[in-house]
This record gives sequence, C-alpha cells and structure tokens, in this order.
Amino acid sequence: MTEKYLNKTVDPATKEMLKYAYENNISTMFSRVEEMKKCPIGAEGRCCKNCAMGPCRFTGKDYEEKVGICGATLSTVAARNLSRGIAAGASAHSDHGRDLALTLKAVHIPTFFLCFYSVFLLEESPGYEIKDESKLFHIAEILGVETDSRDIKDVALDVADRALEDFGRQEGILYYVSRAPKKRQDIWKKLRIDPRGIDREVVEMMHRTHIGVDQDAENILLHALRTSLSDGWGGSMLATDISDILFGTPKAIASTMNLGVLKEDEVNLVIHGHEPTLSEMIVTVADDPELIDYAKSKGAKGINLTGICCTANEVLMRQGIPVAGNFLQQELAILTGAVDAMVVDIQCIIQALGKLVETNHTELITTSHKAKIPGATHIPFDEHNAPEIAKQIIMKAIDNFPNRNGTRIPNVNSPLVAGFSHEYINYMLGGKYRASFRPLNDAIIDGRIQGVVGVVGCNNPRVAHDKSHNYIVKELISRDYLVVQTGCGAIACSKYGLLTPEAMVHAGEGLRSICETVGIPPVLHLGSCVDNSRALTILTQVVHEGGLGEDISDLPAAGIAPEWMSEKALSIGTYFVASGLYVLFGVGSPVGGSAEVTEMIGSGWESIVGGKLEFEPDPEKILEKTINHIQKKRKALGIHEKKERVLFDMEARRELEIE
Ligand code: SF4
Ligand code: MSK
Repeated sequence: MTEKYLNKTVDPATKEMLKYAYENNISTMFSRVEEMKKCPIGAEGRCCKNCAMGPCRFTGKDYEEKVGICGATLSTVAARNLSRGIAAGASAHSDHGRDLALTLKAVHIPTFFLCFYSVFLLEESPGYEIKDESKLFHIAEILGVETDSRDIKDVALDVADRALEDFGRQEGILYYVSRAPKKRQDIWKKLRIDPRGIDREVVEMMHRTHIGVDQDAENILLHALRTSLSDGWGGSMLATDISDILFGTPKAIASTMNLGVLKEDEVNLVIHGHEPTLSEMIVTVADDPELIDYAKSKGAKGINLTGICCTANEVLMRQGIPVAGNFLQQELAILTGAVDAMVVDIQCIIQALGKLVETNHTELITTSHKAKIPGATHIPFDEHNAPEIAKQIIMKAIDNFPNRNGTRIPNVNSPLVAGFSHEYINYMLGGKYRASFRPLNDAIIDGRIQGVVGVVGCNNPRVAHDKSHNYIVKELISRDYLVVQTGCGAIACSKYGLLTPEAMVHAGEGLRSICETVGIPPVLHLGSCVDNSRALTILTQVVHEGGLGEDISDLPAAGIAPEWMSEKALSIGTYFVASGLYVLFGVGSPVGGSAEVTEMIGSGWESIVGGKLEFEPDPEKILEKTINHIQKKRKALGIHEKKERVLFDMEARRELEIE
C-alpha cells in the first residue's frame, strides 16, 4: 500500500479519503497531478498559440532573445498569455454578476408595467424577493437611482437596469468607480485605465492579444489592469451587492466544516459551484415537510444540505449551511459513498466528476446551460420556475438514497464563524448607533493590529492541500496581523478552527485584545470569490475613516493567494494591484520565463499604480515579504514605533487643556 497521500494534504479528512482512493486505485486530482507533468515552457508563459503559424515555443539557451514567426518577443507573448488569463477570470466573475442582475430584474417588475403587458409577469420569479431593503437603497444611491417616495419594486428594477448598463457600457466609466478613494480614481484616470463597460474591457483584451494587434508588453499589461478593474469594481462588486439585496447581507453565523458534515442516516445533497441563485432556493425548499416526509419514506431521517467551493460559501455566509470541503475535496466527497446528489452550476466543477459518478452512486446534476458535463443529468435552471426546479433536484437526491452501496464518511469536522460582510464588520466595530471603522483604524495606528492581510484563493494539487493557507494565516495572526479570507482559503483555515473566536489563542497580544473587545475571530470570513470585492470596500472605508493615508496604496495591507490555480485568481490579484495593494501568489509564475514581464508587473506596476504582483512559491518567503512590505508602509505613515496607550487621569487632562 502506498502512503503517498500523507504529504499531499494537512487535512485529516482528506488524508482518510485519499487512503481509500490510493488503496483502491481510484484516480483523483491528487493522483493525476503525479502523472501529468507540467509543460515547463507553457508553465512560464514561453509558448504562444495565438495563431496557426505557431505554436511558437521559446526554448533553448537563448530563448529570451528568440522571436515567434510573426516577430513577437517573449515579453509580448508572456504579457499576452497573462492578460488573456486575467480577461477569462474577469469574464467569469462578471458573467456571474450579470446573471444576478438579470435575476433582480426578473424578480421585480413594476406594477404599472404589468397592467399594460401581461398579468403573467406577476409570476415572473416566484420565490425571490428583496431581503435587504436598506442595501438596495444604498446601492441605488451609488448608481444614481432616484429613491424618494418610490415603490421598492421600481427602485429594484432601476438598480438592475443600471447594473446591466455597466456590463454593456460603451462610453464613460463604471458607476462603482466613484466608490474608490479619490486619489485612486485620479490615478486610474491619469493612466486611462478607469474601467468603462465590463464586457468592453474583456473584449478589448481579447482583441489586443490577437495576432498583429498590441505588440507592446507594457501597453498590453496596462489594459490587463483595466480589465481586472472592470471585475473588482464592476462585475464582482455587483455580484456581491445584488446577492446581498436578494438573499440578505451576511451577519456573523456559526456553522461546521469538512467532510464529517455528511450524514450517514440522512439524504445528503451537496451544492457545488458559485452562484447563490439556485442554492438559496434549494435551502428554502429543503424545509418543505412534504419533502422531508418523502425522504423518510425512503428510509432517511431527513435531508442534509452541505456545500463545496464558493456556492458553499454563499449559503454558509447567509444561512449557516455546513461546508463539506474546498476545491480539492469535490471528488473525495463523492468517494464517501454518502453523497446522494451533487448539484452544480458554474466554475471550479471538474470534468472528472462525470466519470467518477459512473462507478459511485452519486447523482451529478448540472443546471447551467453554460456548464454541462458528460455523465451528469442536466436539469436546466430557470429563475422563473426556481422552487419547482429546486424541488425536482431534492427529489432526485431522495430517490437515490436507497441506492447507496456502503459509506465511509470521515468523522472530521470543525466549528467556524462566517458572515463578515463589510456592513457587519462596521457594525461589530462601532455598534448599532455608532457603526464605524474608527476602532480598527485606531488599533492599526497604535500597533495593536500591525496590518490587514487577505489570504484567499484556491487549492492546487501541485502543492500540499491547505498547508500554505494555514501556515501563513497562523503566522500572521501570531504577529498581530488581522486576516480576512474568502473562497477555498477560508474553507482551508476553518478546518483548523482558525475562524472561531477561540482561535484568538493563536493571535498575538495586540490582535487578541481587539478580538476580545469586539468579539470577532482573528480571521474573518468575507465570503465567496466574488466577495473579494468586500475587501475593496473595507480597504476604502479604512482610507475614508482617516489617519492611514489617502489611498489604498498607503495602507499597511497586502493580499496573498498561496495555493492559487484559476484564472479568476489572476483577475482578483490584478484588481487588488490596480487598486494599490501588494499581492503575492504562491505555486509558480505564469510569466516566470520572462524577466521583463516579471519586472513590469512588479516594480513597473508599483511605479504607476502603487501595487505590485509577485509570484513566490516559498510560503516562508511570502510571509517575510508581506511583513516587510507592511512594515514599510507603517514606517511611511509614521506609525512604525509602538506607542504605549496612555490613560490620562484628571490632573493630566487639565494640563493638556492648559497647553
Ligand atoms: Fe507564433 Fe506570433 Fe502566431 Fe504567436 S501569434 S503563434 S508568436 S506567429
Ligand atoms: S471556488 S476559484 S477554487 S477559491 Fe471560488 Fe475555490 Fe478558487 Fe474555485
């Protein structure tokens, strides 16, 4: 028996399932990565296949001096490859945001409209409603929608239309650009990278990287910054805001994490993918007593909903639904034999699942016309008929319960607290009547908190599962850095209890004192991939609160994606850089073959936007660079020397007043 699996993860539940997979010769991402060696040329951005004269590969001793058949230099090729990845990532988030805007539009048709056209429109999207009116009105204000004395449905419709306008905008800039600090907006304007239409930036990126268009690596990369901004301050931010409007703005909520959340005696339905639209409806419908009775009639005690990847984060943040695992655990969940159905929508759902369910009892259900998988049952999702579709999916899971053929659920799970929207953090810090980021700014200024670090992103079987996430986060909190997380990174750290208030035992003295006073964990779960936009809002609020500079680039803050793998991660990292942050990625560099491009996205970008992007495979170096950077920012702000907090008595106060 091989014990190769021992070094592949730090998660005991994953180890247990890998033992089963290896002993039974079952292929998973963990084993396929051993067989699929990286192409060293492609891995470093040294291959171009943008036209049929190529692919042109930059190899040999003098590869940096070579040019492609069209004359393209290595830096042009590497910049084009990276930029296309960023455009793909931006398009994924933004298409997600567009679907939410369309759902919002479908939910609320104004009454007068109905009178003229069709009464059937009344039933446009049964089951959906506006859950957070105050957020709707706040967003309406930003989008310039009139709210005074207007019906909420009319406001919602206008908000949806304004959001959709930003996807198709041809001229002008995105509405949300105005949310950024003024200094940041000026930088974007001066560089002409303030994002126009969301779709327009992605299309232009694809155009510029077509053979024979933009041959200047720096210019290509400048547009990559703009494209990523259309994601961060456009598609992703809209996705987050509209999800909050429709399903509620998250508040702190307790739940459980890891494969042990699957239940032996209940029907297990795992929700996997990214959008909250269908998953929220499944959560609502699963409580239907008729469905529960139906599950009982099949011998189950009830219906157990759990999630994987970012759909899991969406329903965790708002409903406290337990999470079965992150990206690398999707196959392992099926191998437990206890998943009666896995319903998926879009993104991070691997094709191997279709093959895996051929030999396992799980019913794999695809729901998006954009994402079909051979081997899956397709039940097309339609927001106009969502409760019925959700019911149909749950019935499929129930019907499959009697077909189980032995289960092996690892008895491993951990508690966590999620739900830290920026609105909730604001409330936690200042209370209901004085909600404010002031206490956070003060703690950063007096050094109890040294800085804020986002540790986000995926898993990647090229590096040990969850290991870097946990190492970096533990080290940071022990040194008084507040950590915010999203996506699979948040799932990784919650497995080890780092997202609970009890985790403050791992925190440094200063951070611990804040966690105790405010009642927050030292690691805050902000949500799914699109919810990285919440971090942009938090950073902006910290700037506006005052005392820490005038721009995001002044803040003692940084971003890390230690186990990244997706193009979405590239877009996220780049929009943080374009917003002024230092961002470090682990694993390996997709432009490592070009010293010029490596410099352009590092010191080059830093000189124009204040943020820089680096790829650093060594987690210890990531930590060191992050800390050095934050300390450099503290020094620039003049807050690097620890100030003792002085408690004044009356006499001392009088002296101050006299002066
Ligand atoms: Fe080669 Fe140029 Fe075609 Fe790329 S675009 S494959 S470098 S000829
Ligand atoms: S799901 S993009 S593996 S974080 Fe958002 Fe996880 Fe990365 Fe997918």
